[in-house]
Amino acid sequence: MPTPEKAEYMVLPRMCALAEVVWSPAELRSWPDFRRRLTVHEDRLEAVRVNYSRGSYRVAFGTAIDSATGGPVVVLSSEQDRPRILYTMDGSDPTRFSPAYEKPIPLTAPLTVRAAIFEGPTMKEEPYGQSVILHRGMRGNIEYGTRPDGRYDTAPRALIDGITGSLEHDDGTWAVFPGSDMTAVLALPQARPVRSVVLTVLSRPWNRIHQPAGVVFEVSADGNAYTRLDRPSVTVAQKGEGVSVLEFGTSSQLPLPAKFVRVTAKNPGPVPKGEPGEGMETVLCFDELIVE
Ligand SMILES: [Ca+2]
Repeated sequence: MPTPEKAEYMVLPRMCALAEVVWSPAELRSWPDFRRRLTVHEDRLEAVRVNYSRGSYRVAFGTAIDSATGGPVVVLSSEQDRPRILYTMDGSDPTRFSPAYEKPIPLTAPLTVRAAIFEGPTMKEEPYGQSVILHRGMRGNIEYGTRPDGRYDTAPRALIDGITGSLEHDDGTWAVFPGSDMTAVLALPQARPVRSVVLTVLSRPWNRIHQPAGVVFEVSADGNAYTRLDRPSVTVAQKGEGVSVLEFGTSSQLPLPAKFVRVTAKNPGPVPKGEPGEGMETVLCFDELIVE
C-alpha cells in the first residue's frame, strides 16, 4: 500500500462486511439490511475523516420473471442504498430529466437500457448500457447436471436471462464450467412448437476457454423420451482480439412440439500442446440458451 489513505480505502468498509460475516449468524444476515446499516456507519467514517470506499455507483442489470404476469422484466440495481437510478431506452445517455427507475421494466421486445445513478442533478458515474434480448426460453426453468463454477458470481438464470454480449468471461454474465461437460435441461412453461435452439459460447484461448468438442440438443414433450436434433451449425456472433463469441444453433428438424430442451456440451479435455495452459483443464463458458 503506497499511502495510509490507500490502506484505509482498501479496508473500509470491507472490515464492516467481514465483521458482519463472522459475528452474525448466517440465518440472520440480510444484504438489504446490512446495506441500510452501512449508510449509518459511513456517516461515522465520514465524521472521523478516514478515506473509506464509497462503493460502486455502477448500475447492474438483470432480468426476472414477474410473478403476477409470468413475463420477463428488466431489473436495475446497485451497491448503493436506495439509489436514484435514471434511465433511457432509446440508446441515449440518461440526463437529470430522464425517467427514474421505480420498478422492474416489462420486457415485451428486445431493448437497450442505459442507466446512471444521480444525486440531485449530478451523475455519479458514467452511464452503463445493456442490451437485453427476448426469447421463449426466458419463461422457463433451467437445471444443470453440474453447477457452474461458483467463483464467477453467475446468476442461476444466467443461461436464460436474455443478457448476452460480453467478451469478458469474469463479468458475471457467463456460466463457467472448468474441466467438465455442461448439461442442462430447460423446462418450458407449456409444450408448444420449438422453432430454433441456439447456445452462445465463449472462445478465449488465453484463459483456457475453448469451444466445446460438440454440442447436442434434444427436445422432449414429456421429459422422458427425447429426440436428438441435427448437429448444430456454428457461427461467429462477436469477435475481439483473440476472443470470440460463437453461436451453436439448429433449426433444420424444427419446429417440434416440446416442453423440455436438453443441451449437452462436451468438454474437449486437456488444453492441447502449444496452446496457453497446455495440459491443464479446458474451461467451457456459456451465456445464453436461446429457445424460440
Ligand atoms: Ca445470459
